[in-house]
Amino acid sequence: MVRESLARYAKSGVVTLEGLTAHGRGEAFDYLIGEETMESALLAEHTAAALLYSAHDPVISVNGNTAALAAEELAHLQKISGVAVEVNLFHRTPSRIKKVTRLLEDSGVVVLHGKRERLLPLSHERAFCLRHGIFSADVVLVPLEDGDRCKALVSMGKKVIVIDLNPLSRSARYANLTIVDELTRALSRIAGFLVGMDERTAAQLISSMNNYYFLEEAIKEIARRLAHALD
Ligand code: PTJ
Repeated sequence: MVRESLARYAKSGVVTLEGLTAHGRGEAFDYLIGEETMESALLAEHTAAALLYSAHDPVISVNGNTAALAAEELAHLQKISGVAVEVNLFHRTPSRIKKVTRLLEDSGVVVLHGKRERLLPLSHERAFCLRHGIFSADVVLVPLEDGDRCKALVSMGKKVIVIDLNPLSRSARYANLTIVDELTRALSRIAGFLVGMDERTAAQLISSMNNYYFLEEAIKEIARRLAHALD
């Protein structure tokens, strides 16, 4: 069902053909982790909730795949946390920005509008963002991000949370916090953790945050599962 829905979104221009291949890669990694949230990812999701809770200006950067897969989960997370949502595309065209924005707004997401400027230290189209959105954010949640933009955001001093089923991707390695879990599961868990969050818990989670641990645990879990795949 998810695949068919993405294919429809590809035909309507919300998702790109590159987005379909990215989804296939995600499905393969999800298979390797047993299509369920790992213990270590659960801790990463709790820590992501802590970062969003403590942030002054948190922003979620949304691309075509994220909107197509998780518009409702984004609306729910925004309702709970008040986090701002900016549409930011790799394969950027004004028409796609409009389509992705409309899809999100139809699902109840409040989307930031305005003139995008070349504000990030990148040479390609991803340098564009909103001054009152990603540029001013202290915490940025970037699901399914490309490595260069993740690196650029970290270099600007932002705390960057990535959701990526591939623990070996460049984004996963550059981010301050990587959630190795499927997008819709991750967003729902973060929203759940935000409901019970308090300042003390948030401070504890943030002070013990270690991205190397999250990546190492995900790789170990995949290796463990492969070692027993034919048992
Ligand atoms: O809509 P646009 O133009 O902004 O383009 C978006 C894509 C996804 C095409 C673009 O950002 C891209 O090329 O991304 P990458 O570099 O392919 O990275 C996407 C990562 O997300 C890969 O490492 C996948 O394993 C992972 N991924 C794919 N689907 C999911 C996922 N991670 C979590 N949940 C998923 N459902």
